Amino acid sequence: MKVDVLLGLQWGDEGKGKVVDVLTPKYDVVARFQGGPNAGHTLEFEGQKYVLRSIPSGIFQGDKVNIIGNGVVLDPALFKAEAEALEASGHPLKERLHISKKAHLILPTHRILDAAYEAAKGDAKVGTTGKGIGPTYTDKVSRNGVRVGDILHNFDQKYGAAKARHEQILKSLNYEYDLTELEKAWMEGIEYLKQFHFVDSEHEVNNYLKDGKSVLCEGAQGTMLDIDFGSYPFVTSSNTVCAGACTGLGVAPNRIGEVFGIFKAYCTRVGAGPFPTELFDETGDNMCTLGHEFGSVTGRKRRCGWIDLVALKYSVMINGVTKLIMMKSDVLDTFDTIKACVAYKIDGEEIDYFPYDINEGVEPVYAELPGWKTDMTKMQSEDEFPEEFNAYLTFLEEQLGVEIKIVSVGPDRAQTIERY
Ligand code: 2SA
Ligand code: MG
Repeated sequence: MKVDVLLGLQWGDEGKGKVVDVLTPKYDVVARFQGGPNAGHTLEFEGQKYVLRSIPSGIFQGDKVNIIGNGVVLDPALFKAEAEALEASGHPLKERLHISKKAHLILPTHRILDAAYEAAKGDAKVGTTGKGIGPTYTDKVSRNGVRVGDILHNFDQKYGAAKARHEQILKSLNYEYDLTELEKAWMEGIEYLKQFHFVDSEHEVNNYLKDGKSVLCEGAQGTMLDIDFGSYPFVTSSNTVCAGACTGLGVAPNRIGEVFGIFKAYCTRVGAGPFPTELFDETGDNMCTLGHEFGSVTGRKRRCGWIDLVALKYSVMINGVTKLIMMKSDVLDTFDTIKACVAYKIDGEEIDYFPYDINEGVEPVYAELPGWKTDMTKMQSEDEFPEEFNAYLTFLEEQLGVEIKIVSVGPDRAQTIERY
């Protein structure tokens, strides 16, 4: 068996949570491979709305096994809050959620360091989610991290050493902070975490594959936020691309099966950094209002703009996308025309590939297509799609070289249409 990977192709918030939830019935196991509580995966069904941060979206489906892989960074305090809320809403998870011993812990001081580093950057700040993601991955790479498996061995000493090191850095930055409340909640989180199965997830995942079980790997954030290939330095600190599933779960590259690439019919970004197709006009405001474009973790207003096919083509290439999934089509239902960026103009020269730097002077070149001006939210099959919408799909498929297999026409699980 092979694993299938589902990931975002833009700057995050493409609607991965909804798609995983729709696809999970076909899988035995759902696994997260990177990121942490900076993610906010929103799912809506039966009139209820849930936001998942660290827990895989497969948790809502019967008896699936859900795995938090070694590539994930976990904050015990936020995890406890998330897990308790899920249990209270009638979704028991203690037996169904397995956590890699190799996943790194986000310490309270990591969160403070995140804020301190951002403050020190002034105008150049990244606009992080403030969850301590960057400092935690920094400690992982510099071999100073504390892992979930450490909770069971010599934990106090390891935690104390890391905390002391962080406090020294904070002192050197002259950053004032109060750790008391954060640390108290965090320690309660550590105790809570002990009730869960700590596993060697690389063995577990590979054993599932050997036994013929199907595994879906759920990405967080998006390709343009990847630490290597995203719009550096305005990125997150993990590999959000398909290769991240290999390192974040211990899956060999030749074990990757389908790669589902998710994108919105338009484009959004939250936090700072370049966004060539960003709109500052009424059209952008309409996208934001109609698409309810506010960060699900921080509540921040998301920046909105037209779809960027230069960036999307790059994402398709880096991830080896085999199937495309288009989300939030309904948000454009009332638009007269739809634009799609097909090239960048930089210093008067037109290019159609994603360049080294998009931080300055990128002017989008647009193709224009007629809008479909039809309410698509109640549609049940592709036979009902308006002609103009089909033309948009065909245009995107030609540009991207991959078929669009699923189209979402609304937030609910039921508003999802498969194409054949
Ligand atoms: P971080 O916190 O170090 O990962 O931030 C670095 C950059 O990555 C961006 N980032 C995100 N962008 C979109 N969605 C994300 N998740 C939440 C959501 C965000 C929220 O689902 O809405 O609620 O604001 C996410 N996580 C990280 C971040 O904006 C920085 O640009
Ligand atoms: Mg999100």
